[in-house]
Amino acid sequence: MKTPMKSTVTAYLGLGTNMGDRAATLAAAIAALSATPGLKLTRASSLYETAPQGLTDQPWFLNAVLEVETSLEPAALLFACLAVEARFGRERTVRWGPRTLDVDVLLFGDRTIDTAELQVPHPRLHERAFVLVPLHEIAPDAEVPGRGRVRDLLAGVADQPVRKA
Ligand code: PH2
Ligand code: MG
Ligand code: MG
Repeated sequence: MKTPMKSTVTAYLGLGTNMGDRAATLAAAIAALSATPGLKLTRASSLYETAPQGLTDQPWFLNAVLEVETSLEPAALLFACLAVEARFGRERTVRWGPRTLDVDVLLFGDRTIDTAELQVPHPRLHERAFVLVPLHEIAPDAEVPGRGRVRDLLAGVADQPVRKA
């Protein structure tokens, strides 16, 4: 008997770094994520230079957003993201402070998830230009559950400096 195809979901991942060789870290992280079983990279945004948000007294970030097609459950996708962070030497001592690599699950299909480990949509994505601008580049019509379409959220973050790297 044939094994049925596992259904897949379109998810979006946010990547950020502001320590070390940022472009090399992002390239390696994207390659590692692409090689993850159960996950297929379908689109990648440009890289963006972004002013630090939250804790503003730290170096500028390099950010990007990926679209992936995945058969993984949300918790397994998060685990894969955390494994890639760990592999590229994530050190995090200060909340919102400098980091070698942050990989966040931004959207998982049209699902809303609220567990101790994972909140989707990412709770602050709608107020962050460093997420919305690259996300808009690859998925302007994506719907952020409870917040609206990506293209309609952009206007709210126009004051945050973001430019293509
Ligand atoms: N990540 C944060 C806090 N602030 N600012 C920018 N520009 N880019 C980020 O990736 C970022 C941030 C916490 O994850
Ligand atoms: Mg994170
Ligand atoms: Mg983050």
